[in-house]
Amino acid sequence: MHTENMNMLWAGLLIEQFDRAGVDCFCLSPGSRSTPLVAALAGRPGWKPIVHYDERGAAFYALGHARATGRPAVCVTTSGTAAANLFPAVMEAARSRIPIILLTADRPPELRDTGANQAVDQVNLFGRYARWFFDLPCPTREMDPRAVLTVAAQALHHATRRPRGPVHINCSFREPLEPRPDGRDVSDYLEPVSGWLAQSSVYGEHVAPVGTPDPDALDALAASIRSARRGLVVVGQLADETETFAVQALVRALDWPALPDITSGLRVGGGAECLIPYYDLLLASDAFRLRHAPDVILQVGGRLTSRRLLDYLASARPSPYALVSDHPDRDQPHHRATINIESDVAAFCEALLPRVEGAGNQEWLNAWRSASQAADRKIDELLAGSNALSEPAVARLVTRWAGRDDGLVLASSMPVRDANTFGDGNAPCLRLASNRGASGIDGTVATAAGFAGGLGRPTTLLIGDLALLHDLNSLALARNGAVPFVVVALNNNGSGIFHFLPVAGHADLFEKYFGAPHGLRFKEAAAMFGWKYHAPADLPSFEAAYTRARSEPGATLLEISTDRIANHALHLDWQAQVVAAVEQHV
Ligand SMILES: Cc1ncc(C[n+]2csc(CCOP(=O)(O)OP(=O)(O)O)c2C)c(N)n1
Ligand SMILES: [Mg+2]
Repeated sequence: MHTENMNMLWAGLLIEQFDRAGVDCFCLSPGSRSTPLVAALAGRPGWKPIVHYDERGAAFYALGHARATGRPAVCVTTSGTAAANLFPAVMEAARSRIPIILLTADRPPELRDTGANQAVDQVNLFGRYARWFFDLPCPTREMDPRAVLTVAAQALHHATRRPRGPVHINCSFREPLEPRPDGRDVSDYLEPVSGWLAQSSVYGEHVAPVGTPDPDALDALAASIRSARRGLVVVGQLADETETFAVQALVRALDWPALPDITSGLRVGGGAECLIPYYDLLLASDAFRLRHAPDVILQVGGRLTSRRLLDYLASARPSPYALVSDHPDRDQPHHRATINIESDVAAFCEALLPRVEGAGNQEWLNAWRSASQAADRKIDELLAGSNALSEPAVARLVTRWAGRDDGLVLASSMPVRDANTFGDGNAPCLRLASNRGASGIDGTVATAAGFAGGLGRPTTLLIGDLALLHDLNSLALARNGAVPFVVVALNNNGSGIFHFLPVAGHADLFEKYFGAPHGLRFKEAAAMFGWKYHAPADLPSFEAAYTRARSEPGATLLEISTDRIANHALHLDWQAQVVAAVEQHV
């Protein structure tokens, strides 16, 4: 424990509580007001805090780490705009329900609202995006040290109880900020926490309730499921492997067609016969959609990536449409769920499983499965026809070539959609992540670096050129990771996704304001940040470069050039060919 002065002592109390709770990721950005927190962290033997000069990237790193481990990660900033730079990651953490703890340093009250340097209003800075906020006063002997410890315990509790999310402690400090001894004895002050100091447990730990489902709702749902003829499971974003395995066991027992979102962990390498990886393409067929209307829908987990799936769910008339999630919020823009069941997702699956085993209808399942297999074969046939690098081909092959249990982070825009549509359902099981809470294109490299750090496994990031430009300085964050880190950058010189929107038909507006070409290449950026770099020109050289990069320590940037207009045309062509193949099975 630091005891040089009260600032150091309080900073030490907070950090010690987080350490005892198992927090092992601390991200810091340089600044003066946060000196006590930084000094308290830096002095701990064996710790390697992440230091990054951009608070936005530091917060996304924390988010990625927490996403991979399920444990909260802590981010420390100085005062002023530094704190505001955490906001995008806070939004994503709130929407994706990821536990992160933000410690922002602040001026003492006498310097707030006075025009003092680097002083802004940081109270409740993140509004309702923070699960909990606390304005910690300047360290003082007047306040019991146990109160400081319970602030940390509360922060941990609010970040990790369902729904998980970001919490914010605003920490005011008066000078001196550095660890200069003030010569005062602290033994009296610390006496109330002497018992805690002698142990290693969190003081004032909170135990969250176990989120089991309501038994009556479960029985009613089980009865509907058993009498369904055309039941469908939809699996949205799942928080961790425990949830993924629990959902996998449930869908196996149910034997209903299950449509897994790419962020569920079941879309690629899901390993259950009833999983339908290519539902997004099946639903592109009018004939398929019309003939495959479900009578009961069970949806578990968070948001869905596929617009076509959302439209299909919105046009269905099932009874019931049950939505299961571990939070009380609405996660259904179509307002179609007839019952929302709040429960821990794994606990729900375990409780429902024995009540519904064998409820499947083989004919209905086979119709989905054979259509999905036809789509799979057709995509492979399209791939085999050419050595050219296309965006769908790269998305499919990266899921196939990444090793078992590797990390794969999918940037917003086309990468996450292409992986959802074309990703190889039979590929090895991967740890997938995508910032789909708020779907920003910001902080993606930092998120992937944090994800790799938390996972401790080789990690690939599939990302578009604008998202990469947006977070370019995070190449500095990712260069020193302990595991191979590969960025596959699809450079189509602008926003490929907007070619799929009606605005693409407005030639006067489109290219300048939506396509937004920049003419930039990433070779020099890779060199500046000390990354290995290759620009493969065809599929065989991409495979060779990717396989090497994935097995070598260090960071590699693979830049793939594509053309936005050709990419749009290729999507339409592949979709039409897959739909034709699927319709032979309808
Ligand atoms: C921070 C932020 N700004 C703007 C957007 C809107 N937006 C969504 S996709 C996109 C284009 C992304 O381009 P790129 O990363 O190159 O991917 P591509 O569309 O080419 O696949 C933009 C600007 C966003 N989602 N997030
Ligand atoms: Mg692009």
